[in-house]
Amino acid sequence: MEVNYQFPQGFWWGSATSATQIEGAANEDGKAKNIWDHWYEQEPHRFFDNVGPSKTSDFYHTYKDDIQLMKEIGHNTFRISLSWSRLMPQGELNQQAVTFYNSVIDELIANDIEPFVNLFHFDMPFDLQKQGGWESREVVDKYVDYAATCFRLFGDRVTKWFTFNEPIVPVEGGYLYDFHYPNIVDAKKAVQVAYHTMIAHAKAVQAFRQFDFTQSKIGIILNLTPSYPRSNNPADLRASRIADLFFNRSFLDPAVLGEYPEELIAILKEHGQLPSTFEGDKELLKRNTIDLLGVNYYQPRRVKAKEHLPNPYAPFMPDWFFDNYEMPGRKMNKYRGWEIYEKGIYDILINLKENYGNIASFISENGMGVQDEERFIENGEIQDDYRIEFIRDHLKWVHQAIQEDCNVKGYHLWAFMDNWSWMNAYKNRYGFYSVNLKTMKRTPKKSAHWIKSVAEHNGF
Ligand code: BGP
Repeated sequence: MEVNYQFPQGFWWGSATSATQIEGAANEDGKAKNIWDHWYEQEPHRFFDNVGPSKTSDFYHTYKDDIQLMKEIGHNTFRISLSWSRLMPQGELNQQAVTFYNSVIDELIANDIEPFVNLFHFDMPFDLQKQGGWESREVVDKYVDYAATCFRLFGDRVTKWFTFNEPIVPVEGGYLYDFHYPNIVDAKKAVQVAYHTMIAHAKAVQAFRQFDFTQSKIGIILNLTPSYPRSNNPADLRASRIADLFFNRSFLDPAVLGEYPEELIAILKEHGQLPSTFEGDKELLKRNTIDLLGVNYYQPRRVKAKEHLPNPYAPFMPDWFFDNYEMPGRKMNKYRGWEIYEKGIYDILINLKENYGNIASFISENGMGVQDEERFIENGEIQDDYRIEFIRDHLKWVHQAIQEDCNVKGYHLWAFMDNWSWMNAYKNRYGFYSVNLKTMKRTPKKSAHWIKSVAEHNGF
């Protein structure tokens, strides 16, 4: 096969998942409730087709077979998340959960697949949410205990660690736009939650560095949405810059540079939205920057200047500063309603090179959700040519970024297999493998065969 897009030796090929979305076994072997289990009990109608997180894709029972399927398609790396409420229900270590995660990690390594382990993927233990969740500084300290416990238990074998996946999403969902529990709409709380998440992150990094893990890396996974202004007029440019401050730089800057952007602080100050802080926080952030950044990229953000001034009596919201802009002619994933803009992935990597010291990174999620994918079945397999095209076109831009010396080390698809996705449940399918929800049977899609060849040739 002729390879036109050759990737550097040792490039990471793999995929990502998260505990709540794939494990199932929500009430088994001592796992306590997390906010998703609780919210679903309260309001099942808010979940697509009324499907909740109790079973999901059953990885808890099928991981051995699933790992064989990963091996089959050439994965050399794979991301899981650990479930805090499984590992430390009521704060005490659950030995059955330790056994489970040990077996998953060992099984991956035995199959030459390096485990990437994320500590928090939207799944706050419900008990701790009752104590204030990320609004509470005590919960921050509990998270740090949990993180240190994980490093102690698994750090001898796991060498890629992540403190959080997309920490902005619980902020937006839980405290601004009502799509995650606790469904509060309050920007001041949102800012506090965002801030505490980054303090928790920095403290976890600090705890990690107290171990003797010289070969290991710790980082964070951020969903970066490059912000593109409608035009070059100053009002559009300003709107786009502020959206970037709120949605990207509020996490990217403290994680990589160890400090918040001054302009963001000035805006929050002007509107009385600064979070409460502790003495020493600044130094904590400064000292505990990351080694490795996971970049989740799905779609860009198109922004224009606000057309109507916000009501001065309405509570503060980030949306005071910009409107979203539906650019005519943009390419859409018509099945999910998200824009497809492949070059965005390159723009992110160039930005990391130019403004963030070319921090080591990898694409930790990218993918294409499709509703009712069964309609594309032929000869027993989903013919997802659209997904192959999607991945290939993004990879071309990753390749281009590598030619320009961006420090990007791998590509993980969201997701390994179809899985439960929060309020959307099983609406949008993302996997290399489809999952039959009645039988839980996994079947490779056409993209699974394609990625196998990509991994084998280290390119395409
Ligand atoms: C990312 C999350 C994943 C997953 C994915 C797809 O933001 O990290 O957990 O949910 O989005 O989302 P959806 O199913 O809503 O299309």
